[in-house]
Amino acid sequence: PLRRCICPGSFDPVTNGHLDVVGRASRLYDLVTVGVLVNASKKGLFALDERIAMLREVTAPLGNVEVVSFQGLLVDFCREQGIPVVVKGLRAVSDFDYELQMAQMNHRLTGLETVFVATNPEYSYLSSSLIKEVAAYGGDVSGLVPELVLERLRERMPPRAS
Ligand code: COD
Repeated sequence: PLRRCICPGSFDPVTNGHLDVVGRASRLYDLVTVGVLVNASKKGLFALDERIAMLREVTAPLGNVEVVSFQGLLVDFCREQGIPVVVKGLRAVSDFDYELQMAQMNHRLTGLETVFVATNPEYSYLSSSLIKEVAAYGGDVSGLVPELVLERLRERMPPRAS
């Protein structure tokens, strides 16, 4: 049987930290589903379609990754899809408390398992929100997000006043 996992998140936008985790999951499992959360109450910088398009493009070279959106509970989506495992990256102890709570709740709800990978220290301080903040003020985020995302951010953000 196909061994499957899901990497869930908002991916607004995808960073090299996300890609590190998805890439490692793709080596551990036969098929990785990247699940982009549809969050009606949280308006992102990038529309859901754009986030998905960027993710598809940057994960295509891995060869065993599909990108889909989901809404509602992660456990319900995983049950529908027959996905037994969540793969998450742990960046620092600050991630641990909340990630542990979610992993325990998800396990309690449907038996969904969570596997944590220790993130690459090169990207451990990265988050989509920090990327957006730095880019919004004209800071250089090259090397921290895929080239495609860098271009999209540059289109969105005003050039730095000098
Ligand atoms: N390095 C490595 N991994 C990283 C990095 C990095 N620099 N940054 C992020 N990651 C990984 C982490 O594992 C993170 O969890 C994941 O990527 C996604 O990150 P984000 O920021 O895009 O996504 P979040 O934190 O907004 O995603 C939260 C979820 C969507 C996973 C969560 O809210 C969820 O499951 N929601 C569905 C509703 C639900 O089931 N709720 C009950 C939970 S018990």
